Parts: sequence; structure tokens; C-alpha cells
Amino acid sequence: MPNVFVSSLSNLIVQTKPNTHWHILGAGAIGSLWAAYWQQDDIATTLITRRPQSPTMMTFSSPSTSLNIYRNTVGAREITQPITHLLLTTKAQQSMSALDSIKHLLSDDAIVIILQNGMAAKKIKLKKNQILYAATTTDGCYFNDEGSLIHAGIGMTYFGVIDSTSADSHQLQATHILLPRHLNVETCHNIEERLWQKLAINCAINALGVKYDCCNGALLATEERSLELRQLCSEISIITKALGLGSWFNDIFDHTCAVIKLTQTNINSTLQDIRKGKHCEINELNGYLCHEAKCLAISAPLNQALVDTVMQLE
Ligand code: KPL
Repeated sequence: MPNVFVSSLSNLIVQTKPNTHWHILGAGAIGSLWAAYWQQDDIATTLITRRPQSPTMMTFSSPSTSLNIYRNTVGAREITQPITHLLLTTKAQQSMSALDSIKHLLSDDAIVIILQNGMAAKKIKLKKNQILYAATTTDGCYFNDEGSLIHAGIGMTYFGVIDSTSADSHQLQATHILLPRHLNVETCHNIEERLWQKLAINCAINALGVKYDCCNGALLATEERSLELRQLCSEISIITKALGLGSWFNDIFDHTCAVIKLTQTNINSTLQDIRKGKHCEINELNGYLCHEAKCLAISAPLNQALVDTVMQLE
């Protein structure tokens, strides 16, 4: 009865609080959010960043709590102990180089979770006994002007094994119990499809938001824009269906409208990057989709035009 064994083992681990130390590569809002929730569970965390700062206290608020958290950032060169548990939350285009900078520090049986937009997790190769998970989230969080961390939109995170040969479902459950208890995290047996769902929504919203320099809600504000969004969604649907993805991808326009209604006032993450003069994720979003379309000999003129528009602005 392996399941019973695993579930009682899980309880034991929860009760005795495993002595896990999570390193988080990428000290932006989402990495800091996970660090804050782990601290609530008394789990040690270290944020790895290119520009480490002296340890500080900062305020963290969510709809149900407000507390002071300890913020500990280090540069990769300062790490001397092996990294056994790693959460990677960098921008998609930085994931490979970020991971390369700490790969030599990963223990031989390290657990690595990639939580970011896009499909970069598929390109990552680890050693035989290291386990790679991918995750996708609808949590919304940001640093306000005073530098406090705000968990504004309580969402859902799914995580699963990207390469099904690298871990079994017992390992998935065993990792699940190590994740922050007060975040909504669920295991997922088809994480690639979940990542594609998020990618499809990002391909539909983000570049169009940049084109019109507007918040998400404004993409449905006129009939013309709504029609443009509908046509874009139908192009995304043709490509994703050709990739063999499931029935969710028949109604990308409806799913996108639902997300837009929930996030009406959001400035999407690509537009935020463009406004801040930063390198954005367009190549990992619509660019990646165009690449997949090309491999299938499908044309993707609407997505390609958006990639070109955003690249010019960048
Ligand atoms: O994920 C997002 C993003 O901004 O990148 C959406 C869902 C579009 C919300 O703004």
C-alpha cells in the first residue's frame, strides 16, 4: 500500500518540519513572495541575485496578513554550501544563464522548481538524480513605492514534473509538502499543458497591451480591439491545436476574456518591462509560439507582427 505509506510519511515530515533550506534564484516580487510564505512556515530561505544587499527587514502584506519579514540576498559567489532545493523565478530569457551561474553548487540530488512564464523549463537539463519541476502561477504580487511586498491577487500555482522520467508521483507529493503551506499550490500531472495555457493567455494579452500601451481591460474596450484579440486568439488556437494540445485550446478567446476581466486594471508584465526600459519576454512568448508554428509549417502573421512591434519598441 505505497500511497498509505507515503501519506503517513508526508504527515510525519509536516509534523517534524523538514530541515530544508530553499535558495531562490531571482529576487523579484514572485521569488520574494515565496520567500515570505516559507518564512511564515519557519523554513530558511536565501535569495540569490546579481546585486545583493545587506540583510533587511521588510513589510509583507496579503489580504489576510501583514508581517515583517527578513530579506536575505546573496550573490552566487558567496554561496559555499551545496544547494539542495532551488526555486528559479527569473524572467524566462534569463533562466539558462542564471541557472548556469549556480549549477556547480547544486547537490547531486537537488530539487529544482522553475516558476516563470514561457516554456524555458523544457530546455533545462539536469544531472541524473536531480529533479526538475516546472510551475505556473496566477498569483499577483508587486513591491509598492515604499518597497513593501504586496500579495494583491491570491491565485493558484500548479507544479509538476516537466520530464516525466525524472520523478514519480511519490516524489511529486514529497516535494509538494515542502512548498509554502499558505500558498495555493497543487500538483499537476500534465504541467506542460498548464504551461501552454498560461503561454497562450500571455501571447494573447501581453504584446497587444504593448501595442496599445494600455491596461488589460482596455483590450476589450472597443469593437476593433476586441476583433483583433479574437483573430489573434484564433491564430494561437490553430497552432496549439496542431501541437496536439487539448480541448481547452478551442476557446482561447473566451479564456482570455475571463482573465482580462479578472485583471482589468493590470499593466501586463511585458508592458511593465517596456515602460521601465528593460529587456522583455516577447521572444519567450509570441516569439516561441512563432518558432513552434514554423516547425509545423504553419504561418503566424499576427503573432509575428506583434513580435516585430514589441522588438522595435524594446
Ligand atoms: O500574466 C500576466 C502578465 O501580465 O504577464 C497576465 C495574465 C496577462 C496578467 O497581467
